[in-house]
Amino acid sequence: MPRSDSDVTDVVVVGAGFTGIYMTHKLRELGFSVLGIERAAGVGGTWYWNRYPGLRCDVESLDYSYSFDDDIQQEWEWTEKFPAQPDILKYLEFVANKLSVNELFRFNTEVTGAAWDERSASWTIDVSPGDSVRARFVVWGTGILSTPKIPDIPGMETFGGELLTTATWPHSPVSFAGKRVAVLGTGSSGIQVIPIAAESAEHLFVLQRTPSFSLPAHNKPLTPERIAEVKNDYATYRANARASGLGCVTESVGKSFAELGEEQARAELEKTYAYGSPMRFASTMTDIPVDPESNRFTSEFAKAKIRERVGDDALAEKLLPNHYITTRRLCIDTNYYETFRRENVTLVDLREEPLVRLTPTGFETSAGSYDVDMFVLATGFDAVTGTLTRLNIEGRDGLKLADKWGESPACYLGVAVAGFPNMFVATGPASPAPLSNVVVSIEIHVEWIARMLNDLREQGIHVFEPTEAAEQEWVAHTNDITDQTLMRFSDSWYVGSNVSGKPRVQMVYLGGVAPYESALLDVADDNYRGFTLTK
Ligand code: NA7
Repeated sequence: MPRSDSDVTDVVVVGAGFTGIYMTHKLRELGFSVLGIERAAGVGGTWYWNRYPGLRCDVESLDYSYSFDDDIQQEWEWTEKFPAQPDILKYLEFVANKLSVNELFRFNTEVTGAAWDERSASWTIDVSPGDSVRARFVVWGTGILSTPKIPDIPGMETFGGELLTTATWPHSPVSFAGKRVAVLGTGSSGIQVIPIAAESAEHLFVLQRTPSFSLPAHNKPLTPERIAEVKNDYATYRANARASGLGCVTESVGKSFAELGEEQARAELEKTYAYGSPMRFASTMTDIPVDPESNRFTSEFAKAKIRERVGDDALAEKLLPNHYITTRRLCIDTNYYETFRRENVTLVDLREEPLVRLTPTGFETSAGSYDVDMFVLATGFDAVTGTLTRLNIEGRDGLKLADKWGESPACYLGVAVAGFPNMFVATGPASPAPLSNVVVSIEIHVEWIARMLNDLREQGIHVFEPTEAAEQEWVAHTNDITDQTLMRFSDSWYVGSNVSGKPRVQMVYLGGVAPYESALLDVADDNYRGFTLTK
């Protein structure tokens, strides 16, 4: 790719999370000029913004980390089975320093839009305040959970107490001590912050509309023996993860419910439940995500555990989910259900008494009003597409990404979009990222994108773009897989149904991480089948 204009960077990478750190490093290694742009003051992405107390990843530390550099994985020491947010952020800062990628980034710089210019075959990327940069290629590494969903609750602006959002938690310490606190939302974020808030709040109101399934995390310190066991042959450990369906080794017995029979199935569920890992539990039997009977048996098992943990049948009934397990996020927690045994905790079931408004002193439901000092929104994200559809991204012939994805979030292979040349969306819609160990999905994307850019450079290709036909075929393939699973009944951020007005479309490729990588590699080996390549 000869550079016709010294102001044009080869590749702009947006975002300094797991994707951006590795992507900028990899492209620099390959000799591309790279500019990273990040709205935060430092690296971290999702783990920079989400800092509420109790936040932990639901993938184990030894898995939730980069595999591409043996020095990094040997040098870094995880301390707990599941990593807490401060540790993940420190890890990403460590990696960024080690690879010297900070110097490639402009921090505190927000991308507001990007426009494709056909004549110069380049992107103009608008950044605040009032500046722009040009690049031949753009990689969006903006993540899947980066735009919080803030519900439009009447009276929110009149609330006189502290109004906080888990996804943009203040950097200064927040105290719940002696306060009357409300938490709205009982997905992963709510389930993690609720037990912590309950410990010191004078009173905690948990505002639940849809219960989740949650399992005890059984978090614990990592022993030196366990760390050594993995580090002694990290390469094999990583290879097995990459060859798996979820990007994680789950040690499943690999049998269906029918093959195991009820007694054995229960015994296997007891084992994975005792281990404490959503991926292992969901993989106890091969057909939990697809077979209603297997799923119902697993759901009933999980519900019985919830009843035991709550210790009050009437209260437990309200906390029991009513969906096929794994079709919404299967959460893990520390003391979530036990928290409802506390005197200072009240469950407000919004299905019985809908939330009406916030008031200057608290909130009001159809049943009455409640005074609180603090109201916490744990209301989730406009996931996968929400960050990019909020930007003014204009592709070929003035096509806006917001308009295209406003109808349906089509994306070829989960990484490229017809009508948007020379643009990659890492962890885009129809990739396995949301239901995998996302670091593995990210590594697959980064390495594939880097390979493609390198291959195109060698062939003297200046412009690539997926065809509509290839994109539609991938979408149809993704939907076909979904139709074979219980995920077709999902009502969650996986299918966009948590955001009003968003198209209800499967945004996760459910065929598994390893088959997905094979599909990507096949396309590359076939000289980027499904892409139009222009010299
Ligand atoms: P989630 O899983 O989308 O959960 C959001 C929660 O907030 C969920 O319980 C929602 O109930 C609730 N919510 C959202 N809007 C409202 C309104 N307007 N009224 C009442 N309740 C509401 O987001 P999380 O941040 O917890 O987790 C996201 C991912 O992060 C998670 O899946 C992991 O991958 C990590 P609803 O379902 O809408 O009835």
